[in-house]
Order: sequence, then C-alpha cells, then structure tokens
Amino acid sequence: MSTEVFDRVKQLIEEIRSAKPSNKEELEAFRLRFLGTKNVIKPLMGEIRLIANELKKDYGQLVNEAKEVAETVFQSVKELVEQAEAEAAVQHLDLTAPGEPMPLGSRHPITLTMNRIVDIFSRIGFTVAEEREIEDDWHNFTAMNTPEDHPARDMQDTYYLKDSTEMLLRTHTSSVQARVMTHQKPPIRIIAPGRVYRNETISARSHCQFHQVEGLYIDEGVSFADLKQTLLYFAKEMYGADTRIRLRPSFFPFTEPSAEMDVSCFLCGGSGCRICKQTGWVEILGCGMVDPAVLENCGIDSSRYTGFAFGMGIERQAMLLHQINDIRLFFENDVRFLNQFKSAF
Ligand code: 2U9
Repeated sequence: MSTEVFDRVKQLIEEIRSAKPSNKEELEAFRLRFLGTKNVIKPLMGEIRLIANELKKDYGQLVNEAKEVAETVFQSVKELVEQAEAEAAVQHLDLTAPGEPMPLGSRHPITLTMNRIVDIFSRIGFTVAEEREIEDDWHNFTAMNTPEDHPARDMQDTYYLKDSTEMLLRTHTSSVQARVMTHQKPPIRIIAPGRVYRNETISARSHCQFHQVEGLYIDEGVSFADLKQTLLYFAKEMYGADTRIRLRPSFFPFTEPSAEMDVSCFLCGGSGCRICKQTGWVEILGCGMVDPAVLENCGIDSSRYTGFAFGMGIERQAMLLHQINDIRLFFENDVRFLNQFKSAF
C-alpha cells in the first residue's frame, strides 16, 4: 500500500516537472491545479495516515518536494510569460501614433486680473514694487499716519505674529510704498501689487486674505487733476472706452483730500441693473493726495513734493469683471472654477 502511495506522489512530481505552461491561461490552470486552495497535492498529505510509521518522514518530504517543484516551475514560467508579454507590447508599439495630450494648467483669475492692472499702469510709466508680507508696525501703520488708537491696529482687525505687538501680516501694500519712499528720491511712480491680510470673518463678501494693487506718484507739482486723469485712463482701459468716472469725498488716514471712485456701470452703461444695484455706478477704488505727514514720515520734503495715491482690491475687480458672487471661490482652488479662466499664456 505504502509504495503505491509513494509512486503516486513521484508520478505527480514528474507531471509537474514536465508541465510546460506557455501562456497566461495555461499558467493559471497550472497554478489552480498545483498551488491553488483546492490543489491536488494537499489531499496527498492526508494520506500519510496510510504510511508505515518508519516511512512517514520520507513521505512527508516527498509531498513537500512536490509543492516546492510546483512553486519553482510556476515562478520561472511566470517570469517567461511576463517577459514575452512585454516584448509583444513593444512590438505592437505604434511609434507614429500621436502622443497623449498633456493637460495644460491655467493662470489663477487673481493673477490674470493683477497682470492686467499692472499692464495698464506700466504703459504710463509706473513700475512694480514688491516687498515682504510680514511687516513691522511702523511701515504698515505709523508711517501711514494711522494713530495708535486707530481700530485697524486692533488685534480684532490685524494679525500680529505670536507674542508680538511689533510684527504683523501687512494689512495693505502701502507698507511697500513706505519702504520705497524711505530709500528712493522723487520722482516716484510705482504700483504695489500683492497679498494682504485682515482678521475678518470669512464670508461670500470678505476673506482674511486678499490682494491689492496700490499706486503712488510723487513729484513736484503733482495735483488732484493728475490723479483724476490717471484714474480715468485706468477706468477706460479696464472697464471699456465708454466708461465715465465719478469721485465721492471720503476719508483715509494717509490721504488728504481722499475720495472713492465709481465707474459708470459696464454692464448696463448706467441705466441701472443688478451689478450696480440700479444706481448706474459701481465703486472700484479709493484714492487721494498723499497726506504731507506721510511724506515727512518717510523722509520726503512735503514743501517741495506732492503726490497722489490709490488702492483697489483685486478680488473686487475680478468679481465685477466676471460676475463672481463669492470671494471664497478664489481661495478654494476648485479646478472647475479655475478652468474657466484659461488664458492665451
Ligand atoms: C502711500 C500713501 C497713500 C493708498 C490708498 C486707498 C485709498 C483705498 C482700499 C481699496 C479697497 C483698500 O483693498 S481695499 O480694501 N484702499 O481706498 N488706498 S488711498 O494710499 C497710499 C498708499 C501709499 C505712501
């Protein structure tokens, strides 16, 4: 009885050794027969109970050999089959086929709007100035004539660095201009685009971070008429050649006199619509003549030089231009939103 069972295992080992699976399907059939959960080797181990005690060890080794041989054959054939498949794939490679298109990214709508504003002002001689986003209190507030007790200085409105009353995240890009003024002599004609931070509750209308472009022109004899003409040029370039402007008196600590500027509604032309809330006018920026105290703070002789300045929120311009009703969309980076602003470059 024993030899009969031994012979069956030996026969099986022979069968495994001579098996020559030559493709994926045959290899899988081989795996199922000899290595799968219901393989033919497993029951042979059960038959050890029929073997005489002194031969049990030899029998166990023989069955294990069958398993090992099956494993070795499987691995070596698997490698050959995979290699053959890879070679076949290369042979079928069509080198003349067009390449897979690379999905092109697009510039962020804020970058596009900022570039457009920068471009408009650079055509009339303004150059771009950039500076740090982490500022000191002096450049952000003191130089800009903002009193110690001004609400903007409050922790509620401004992000101060941890444990600091001195260092903060700039609340406007005016600090860039304060720095330029302290180390450059007039004439100064710059625009300062960049990100600013304010401690505001995030909603559809306001965010704790946004972008500004501010402008500054200082020279001898710069007047309010220069300011008005410069901003009329900007309004026409930005919102269309038929655009009219109006200036309303306002107040900022760093300009005197100060004004807010409206443009005639670029959607309805002034007759009244949803964008201009039926008024025919849309507010786009703030401006004014640089307060002489700001010039003096930054080392510029206010008896010789005058200047004008203006500031605008870029998100606001982009929202108006594209009729976007939620500022948060600019910071969520949802590609379904961003892909709508594909540009030529
Ligand atoms: C210097 C002197 C004066 C920049 C100015 C405004 C008016 C203004 C707001 C527009 C919307 C800020 O983004 S916003 O919330 N800005 O209304 N900004 S005048 O005045 C300066 C700048 C630099 C040296």
